[in-house]
Amino acid sequence: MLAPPLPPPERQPHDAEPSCCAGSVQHMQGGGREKAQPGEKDSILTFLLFHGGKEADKKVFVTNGHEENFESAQRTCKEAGGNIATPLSAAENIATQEILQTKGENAKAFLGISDLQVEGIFKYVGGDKISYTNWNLGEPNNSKDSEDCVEIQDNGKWNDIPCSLSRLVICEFQ
Ligand code: MFB
Ligand code: CA
Repeated sequence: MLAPPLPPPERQPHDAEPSCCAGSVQHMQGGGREKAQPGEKDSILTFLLFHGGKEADKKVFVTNGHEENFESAQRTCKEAGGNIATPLSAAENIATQEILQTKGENAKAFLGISDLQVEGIFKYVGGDKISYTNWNLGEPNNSKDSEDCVEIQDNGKWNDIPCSLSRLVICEFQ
């Protein structure tokens, strides 16, 4: 049984138009209640997998189909109750890659990793130094001294790129 409906969350003027599923996870989770009702998580998982989500470890990865810059992608994922995709294992990297592959050749997405704080030290958006990596050969190369964010390509490999570029938004939920 789902929680009673809540009023839609207020949107700031800079926010993108809501996509099909923005906010729906939070809504289904009861709009911020600590604990899911019995069976609630199962139905959310079924819903996300139906909409092209991919499971790995205890996460579900899903895209809204939009291309956004790094800051905007981070905000989009947070507003939906998740985080920007941050693969911590080969399994999670493959799940992210599989979503890219449904978007055609050459699709790329931002990961929740940057060296914005200290050049050359890549950290998760939460602040810890990265552990699992899957850099392409020769990356990260900080080309033109302007590449502080990380994209994953449809071959699963990572490349540092400017944070201002637009890339597919893939979020993770757990
Ligand atoms: C590019 C750079 C890109 C990759 C590629 C191999 O520069 O901008 O991020 O590192 O080289 C040509
Ligand atoms: Ca690069």
